[in-house]
Amino acid sequence: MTVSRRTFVAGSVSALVATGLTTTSAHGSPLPAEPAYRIPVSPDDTPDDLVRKASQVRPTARQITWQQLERTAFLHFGVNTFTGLEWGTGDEDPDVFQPTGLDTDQWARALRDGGFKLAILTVKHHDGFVLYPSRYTDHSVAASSWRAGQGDVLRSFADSMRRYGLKVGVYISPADENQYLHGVYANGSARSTRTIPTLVDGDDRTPPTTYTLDATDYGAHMLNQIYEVLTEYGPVDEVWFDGAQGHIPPDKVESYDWDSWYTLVRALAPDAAIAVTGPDLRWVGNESGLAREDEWSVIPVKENQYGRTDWALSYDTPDEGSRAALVAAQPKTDYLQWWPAECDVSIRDGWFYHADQQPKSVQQLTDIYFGSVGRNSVLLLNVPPDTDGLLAAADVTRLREFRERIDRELPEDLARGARTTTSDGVVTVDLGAVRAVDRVRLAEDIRHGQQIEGFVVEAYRDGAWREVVAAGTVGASRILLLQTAVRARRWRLRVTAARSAVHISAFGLYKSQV
Ligand code: FUL
Repeated sequence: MTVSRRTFVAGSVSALVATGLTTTSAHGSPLPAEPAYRIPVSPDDTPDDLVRKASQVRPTARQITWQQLERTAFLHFGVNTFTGLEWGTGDEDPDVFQPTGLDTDQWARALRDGGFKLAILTVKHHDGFVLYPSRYTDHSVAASSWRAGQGDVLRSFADSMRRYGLKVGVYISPADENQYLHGVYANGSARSTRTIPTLVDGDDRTPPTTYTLDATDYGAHMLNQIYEVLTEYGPVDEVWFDGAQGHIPPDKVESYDWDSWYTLVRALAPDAAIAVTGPDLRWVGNESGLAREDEWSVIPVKENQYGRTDWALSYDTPDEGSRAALVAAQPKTDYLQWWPAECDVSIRDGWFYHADQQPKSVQQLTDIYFGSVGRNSVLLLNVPPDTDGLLAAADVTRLREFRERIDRELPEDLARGARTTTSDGVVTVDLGAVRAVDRVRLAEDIRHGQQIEGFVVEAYRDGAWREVVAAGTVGASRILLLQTAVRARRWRLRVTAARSAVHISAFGLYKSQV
């Protein structure tokens, strides 16, 4: 089918509007809300009200852009790379950081050749060591003898990614062991009004705008680092705030200033999606890179701790968004929100490089691709640079093999340019000749929300429409693998349950070449 999944061509999409599927409109009551990114839930809402509200939830432009990336990468790199730890202590000698062969162009080439569109660098992990020369900490590249203290991994990374056409993301760990040791992190300080950036002795910056934000001592430290990262390194498209607390004692839990951090990110990087302790995208709930078979992007959420978006159900519940889930979550739900899933996983066992670990096989990575991109999610694959500051040769090869495999899994769309007809809830494609098909790729135009709750793909064979595969949700991307190829000329997608009018933007048919 010719509808472009990536460009969401309005004319093509409108031709495929399938109406008449609004299963909750029987009462004739008006929709309780206008379309919005988040819609408040009331304790008085009936189950039908909840479904009507869910049908009105829409992604922001920022979320749509992020969803289209499909393959994104993580680069975990820092003092842990050299100490062999996964979580550092904050009192590492900065001089252990010696990536003598650092070549971020090599990172960018490998990721581009792997089909990745954005890469996120651990600018600061839980040890607090930062990969650029910050004014606000001594635990940084500037305190290492590497490049005589003049090195700046963030600069090099950002320049290389852009040179090779990848977008730039930054991981800035809220947990910070080094600031704990300095009495700043988890010191229990009160929130007070801070001016960001907070100029330091000898500071030659003349900020065009300063920001007045409420924060604890540590919250202000984070704000100043966020300001540095988002004003000195060019456009940033994803800001990743991890949920981990680090090694601090349980009674020292830091109450993060999420509202102020989000305000500053929005002001300085309006296009950046804030993940995963953030309003724009959520952690899928595991570190295996696998989404639920039926993954919803419309999620019941509650707001806590200074504006933090949180799950009304739990982060790893098997069902985050069905009708039953909306009802079960209602007592704890503040809003129904567009909060799509991001699937993070490492190519090796650890997040940081360890010489004794090996990259996952092409088959494992392929399963992860179908389990994430194929299930209405974005893949975030970690590829950790080694102690030379390079991606390991085995990983570079594996990334290329992975891309080639996906290209062979989903070669040319046989339905591209085929005659397509649409009527209520049914899209029919005539391939013009009998073709073998073993991969089906579907997408809803998510500008109209996520509506499909059930569908069946059928092929016309031996004089009748026969079921090939049936499943639940679609969302931005659903890929179905057929155990054996099915041969037919005419194919159709029949939506069997939906929350509101459905807009199909892709109905692709493929024969894998693997
Ligand atoms: C976790 C962290 O604790 C890990 O070190 C890693 O950064 C992973 C992506 O998120 O919460």
